[in-house]
Amino acid sequence: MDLNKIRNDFPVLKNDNELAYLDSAAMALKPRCVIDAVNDYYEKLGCNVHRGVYQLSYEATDLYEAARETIAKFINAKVDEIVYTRGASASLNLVAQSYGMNFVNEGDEVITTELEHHSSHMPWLNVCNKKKATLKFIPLDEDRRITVENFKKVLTNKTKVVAITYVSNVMGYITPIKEIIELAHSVGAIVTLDGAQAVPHMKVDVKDLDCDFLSFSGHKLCGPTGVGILYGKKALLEKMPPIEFGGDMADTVYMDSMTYKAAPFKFETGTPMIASAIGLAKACEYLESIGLDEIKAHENRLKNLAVKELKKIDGITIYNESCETGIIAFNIDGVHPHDAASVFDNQKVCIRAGHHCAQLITRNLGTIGTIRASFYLYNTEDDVNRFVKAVKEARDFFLQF
Ligand code: 7TS
Repeated sequence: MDLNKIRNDFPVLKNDNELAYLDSAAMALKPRCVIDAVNDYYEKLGCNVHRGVYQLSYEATDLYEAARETIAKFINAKVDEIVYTRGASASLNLVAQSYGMNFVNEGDEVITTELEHHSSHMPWLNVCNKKKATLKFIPLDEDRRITVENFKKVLTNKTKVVAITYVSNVMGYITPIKEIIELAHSVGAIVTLDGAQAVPHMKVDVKDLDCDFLSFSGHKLCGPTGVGILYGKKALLEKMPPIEFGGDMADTVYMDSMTYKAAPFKFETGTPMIASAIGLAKACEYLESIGLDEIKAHENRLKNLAVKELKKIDGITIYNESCETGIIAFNIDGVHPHDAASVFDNQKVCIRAGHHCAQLITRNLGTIGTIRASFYLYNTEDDVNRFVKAVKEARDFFLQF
C-alpha cells in the first residue's frame, strides 16, 4: 500500500497533516473520487431518477442503478438483492420490522449477543416484546468473544432468527460467522448479519457466508452519509411486506387497494439518496482498487503496534488485546473516558469515548465507557506515535489529581 498516495486521496488529511484521525469506526474520511462523484451528479445532472421522461433523468437513473450493480458485486450479491436504505440502522430495522413482525410468533426464540450495537439489538428486543418471543443471548467467553461452542448452547428448534454482528464496534472481534450461519440454518433459522464494521474493512462475500441478510452503512466505507445497504436473499425479500408506503414503490393504487413493485423497489419509498448512492459505488471501487485484504492487514498491523506501545504505559487497561481488526478499546485507570478524550483533542488525535451505542458490552466490561481508537487504510505509524504520546500525556495529566 502506497500510504503517501492514499493520504493524498483524502482532502481532510491533505489539508491538515498534523491530524491523527483514529475514529473511522464512527465514520471514515472521504477520498477525492467519492467527493467528485457526488459533485458531478449535482453539477451535471441534479434531477430525479425513475420518473423523468427526458434525457437528463435517464442518465441519472442509469448512474443510480449502475451504482446498485457495483455495490452488489462488491459483496458478491445479485443486483435485485440490494435495497438502498438510509444506513445500517435503517437496514437492521427494516429486517426486524418486516421479517420479524411477520414471521416471528409467540414462543419463538431470537438469538443475539451482548456485542451488538444498539441498532442490531434494539429492533429485535422490540419484536420479541411485541410478539411474545424470547430474546436469548450467546454467552461470551472470557475474552468476551462469540464462540461457536457457546452458540450451540442457546440454539434450539425454536430459534427463528439470529441477529448478530460480524465485527464488534467496541471490541473489533470477528465473529466465527460461517459456522454459526450453518448451524442456524440447520434448525431453519435465518441470520441477519450486522456488517457495519466488517464490510469496510475486509472482503465480505454474501454467497460464501450464506447469510440471509447483511446490513451496512456507506459512510463507514469512505462513502457519503445518508446511504446504507440491506442485502437480502431474493426469496426472503420477495415474501417480506414493505414497511413504508408511497412514492416509487407503488405499482397500481386505487381508493381501496394497492399493489407495489417487486423487491428491492418495494422497500424504497420516495426520492432516494441519489448522489450518496453514486458516491458509495465509487467508494466500493476505490477500496477494491487498494485491496480489502491489504487494508485489513494494514489496520491490524497498526493496531498491534499501538497495543505494544500502550502496554509499556502504567495505568492503562486494554480490553481487546487479541482483536484481529483495527480497533483498540481501553481506559486510563481512574479517568472518565470523556475527560481523557478532551486531552486527546488538544493533541489533534481524534478518538471516540463512551459506550459507542453498545451499552450491553460496556456494562459487561464493568465500566461506564471505553476509549476507542480505530485504524483505517489512511493511517500511518506516525499516527500510532501521536496516539501513544497523547495517551501518555493524558495519563500524566490526570495522575496529578
Ligand atoms: N452496527 C454497528 C456494528 C455499528 O458500528 C454502527 C455504527 C451501526 C450498526 C449503526 O450505523 P449507522 O450508520 O446507522 O449509524 N457505529 C458507530 C460507532 O461505533 N461509532 O459511531 C457510530
